[in-house]
Amino acid sequence: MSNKYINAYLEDSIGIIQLNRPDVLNALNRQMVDEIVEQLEAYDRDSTVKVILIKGNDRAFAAGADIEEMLNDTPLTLELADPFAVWDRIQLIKKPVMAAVNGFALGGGFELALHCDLIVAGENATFGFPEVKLGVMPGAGGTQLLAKAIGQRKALEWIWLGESMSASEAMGLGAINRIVADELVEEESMRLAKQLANQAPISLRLIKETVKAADDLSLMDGMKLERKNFYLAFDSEDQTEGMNAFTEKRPPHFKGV
Ligand code: CO8
Repeated sequence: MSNKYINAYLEDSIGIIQLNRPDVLNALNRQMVDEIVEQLEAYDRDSTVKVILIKGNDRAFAAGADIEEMLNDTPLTLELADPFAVWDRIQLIKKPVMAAVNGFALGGGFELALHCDLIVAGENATFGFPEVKLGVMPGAGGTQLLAKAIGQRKALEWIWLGESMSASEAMGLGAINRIVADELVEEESMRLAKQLANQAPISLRLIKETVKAADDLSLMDGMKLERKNFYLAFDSEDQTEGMNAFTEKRPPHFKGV
């Protein structure tokens, strides 16, 4: 599939997805979401890609789902189109996925950022779920992902009021990872992505699986999974390399096997 609404390119070992519908503040129509998810999966399969970064442009990460596209939807058109099934596939991506957010991250745009593992934002970025003002509600995981990120009480307040929050408010609630000056978002995101890209890829992958499982598993089951994944890491050449490098007092060279 050739991409109409995103640009995808590699920079070193970082797989970049740039949302590219600037005329409508990167409003996410269904084809665009398909393109994003197919590109995420392609990067996840590509052994030269270590980390994935989703970004928008200066004005917007994404200002939500495409409202024009939803205007005439009915419960039945939605049931048949099943527009959220594709979003579920984002949760299956095994490599680190980062969001670099400048400008608006609203509705589905905020949901896309929340589906990412790490969020770096510009100081003037705004986050919010305005769906309540359209007579609907978040549908691409926003109620669940935000509640898990910041707790139900603050999530309810935020989603009920439909108000936008500044990057510093979002940071204070633990909804995002870092804030930098707007013009440094790209640089800081790439710096963080490259830092991750230098870590042992199998460790990153096992850590992601295990930390994400904390949402669904009991403490004991989560710790059992952690233990199994800890053992699994000992089957990698990178474990031997990492520990040898430590004893030989040199930096490790990880290969991802
Ligand atoms: N959908 C479609 N078009 C949009 C959207 C959108 N979400 N957001 C902005 N646009 C368009 C505007 O219509 C406008 O187009 P045009 O130039 O042709 O009139 C252009 O982008 C620029 O927007 P504005 O002129 O409005 O720019 P402002 O700087 O004045 O305002 C805002 C920026 C505040 C972001 C404003 O555009 C706005 O409120 N946008 C809508 C935000 C919103 O309600 N988002 C939630 C949408 S519902 C949703 O996301 C549900 C999620 C469900 C799952 C997702 C499945 C894909």
